[in-house]
Amino acid sequence: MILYYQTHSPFARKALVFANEAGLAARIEVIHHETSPTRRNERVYAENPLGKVPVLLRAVGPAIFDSDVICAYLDTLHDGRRLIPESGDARWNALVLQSVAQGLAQTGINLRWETARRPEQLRYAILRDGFVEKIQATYDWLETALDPTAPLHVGHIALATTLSWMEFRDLPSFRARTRLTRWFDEFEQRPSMLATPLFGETHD
Ligand SMILES: N[C@@H](CCC(=O)N[C@@H](CS)C(=O)NCC(=O)O)C(=O)O
Repeated sequence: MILYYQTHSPFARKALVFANEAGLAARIEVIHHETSPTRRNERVYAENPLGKVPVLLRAVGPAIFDSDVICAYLDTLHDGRRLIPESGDARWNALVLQSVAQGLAQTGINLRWETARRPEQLRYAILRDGFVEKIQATYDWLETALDPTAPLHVGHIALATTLSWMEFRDLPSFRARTRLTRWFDEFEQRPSMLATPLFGETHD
């Protein structure tokens, strides 16, 4: 399989950390692609009409995207414990956490448009403040809602890769939340995280 990846994307890293945790990384060739809504990447568009990474190319069958779907697909390819629990509260807790982590990363991207990516005269301070509020509210929610004792699941992977990216991009810090911080610092030491460092700049 080939993974269209980006070394500074929280979503792409989530898919690759998942592959590592599922024992599938050796079956995946990782190819870096730069993407931005202001710069068309033809090879990515050829596979994903949204022009975004990650995208997983299989030997047979259409490409799979986005990161949620790639993780769900990868979870069908290994014989270990499912990283997306199949039923009950365990399933819904994992999927809600994944969804919150996805939303947090997307809000971080939105905030970067209003603070760094958009030309200065086009930035909108009220929108910037609204995104910061969402990020802080999400950190507060995570501080109480995250269950650090649950067996590893896709929500943890999505959250750790998002928080790591928030720090990498100097976005508002979560570190005042002590439970969340303790959990994250421990998670960051996992081999799957150490094998997938973030680096590189966005090209708009
Ligand atoms: N929901 C998607 C989000 C993917 C995404 O936003 N990827 C960014 C890189 S971090 C991208 O390729 N952006 C290019 C664009 O928005 O045109 C997922 O989880 O895979």
